[in-house]
Amino acid sequence: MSTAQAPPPKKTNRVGLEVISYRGLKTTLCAGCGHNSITERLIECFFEMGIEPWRVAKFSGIGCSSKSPAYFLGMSHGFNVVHGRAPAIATGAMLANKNLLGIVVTGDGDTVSIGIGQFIHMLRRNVPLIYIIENNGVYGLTKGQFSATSDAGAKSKSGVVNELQPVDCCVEAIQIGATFVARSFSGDKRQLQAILKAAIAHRGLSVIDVISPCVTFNDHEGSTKSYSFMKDHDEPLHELDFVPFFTDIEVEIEEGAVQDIEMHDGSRLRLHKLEHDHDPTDRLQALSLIQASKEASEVLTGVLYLDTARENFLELLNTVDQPLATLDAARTRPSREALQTLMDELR
Ligand SMILES: Cc1ncc(C[n+]2csc(CCOP(=O)(O)OP(=O)(O)O)c2C)c(N)n1
Ligand code: SF4
Ligand SMILES: [Mg+2]
Repeated sequence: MSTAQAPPPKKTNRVGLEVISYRGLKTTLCAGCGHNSITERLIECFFEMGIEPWRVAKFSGIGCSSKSPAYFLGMSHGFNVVHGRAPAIATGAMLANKNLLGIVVTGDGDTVSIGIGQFIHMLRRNVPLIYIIENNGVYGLTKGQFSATSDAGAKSKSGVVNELQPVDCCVEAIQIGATFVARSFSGDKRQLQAILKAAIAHRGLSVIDVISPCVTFNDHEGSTKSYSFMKDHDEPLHELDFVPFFTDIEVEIEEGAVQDIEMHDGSRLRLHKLEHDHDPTDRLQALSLIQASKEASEVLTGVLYLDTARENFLELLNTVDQPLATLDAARTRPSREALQTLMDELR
């Protein structure tokens, strides 16, 4: 008689998929790169949220960070775009098919150096996308030049001091029109997971600036985007929990110390107050807290700003529910009479 035990059943999510369905190719990034940790969090979050991978469209530009979409959700759609141009392509894709769940994974160089014009127009439009900036303060792929998020006074590996002021991706996002704005650290697993899940549940533009150290070119003494700098200067705004709409676990909560924000799909983002008493629906307070933390050389992390009410770009334009590619000619081609009326108007 055989004594071999049957292997334990594989864990599946609410759509019946195993975590392997959410993985992609093996990473080719450096061991220890912060971007790899973000990839792991994305795999966990899409799996735990039970999102069907074929509903997801991934976009990126050029950079080590922009290579990351190859390493998760291998069964999703993907478009690796020219440097800094992912927002235009992602906007077009969402306009063509509002049933997609769009995610952009990009770098600080891709977003605010070469790509700042595209970034700003995406912000103005509140395009429903999860937009992750894997922020290491340098152009990792081209060997560590300062990017536009590099802090004034930060030192490069070769000892050069950056004298220019940085662009703060979260300040731009809050001021110009994103409706979910968060900052996190690739080394903070719990916080990043809650933020990513809330972004998946949000129906507008989520901008998530994740400090993601480049171990090869920007992890030395004098860098303000290194693991040790973040260990010493990370200032969490709150502790976060995310309760998805499909679980009904009721947790005992201490009154006054917790704020629950209901997301569009009925999920809840639970904020446990720490030292700061910040209401993320207060835009001005978010901006002033970011400014104050900067002056104190702290990196404020957590959900900085959230507006669940404002309509997104697709709602504003009242785009059709059906993907444009599947509309028949009768709905997409103007009639002979309509064309004739147009021609008459132009005479
Ligand atoms: C039009 C164009 N200009 C410049 C480059 C060179 N280039 C490739 S990646 C990159 C910067 C990448 O930096 P970032 O977006 O921060 O990504 P990281 O590698 O740091 O993750 C640059 C300047 C390019 N590929 N295309
Ligand atoms: S060079 Fe830097 S950003 Fe690129 S993979 Fe290596 S550690 Fe990551
Ligand atoms: Mg970079």
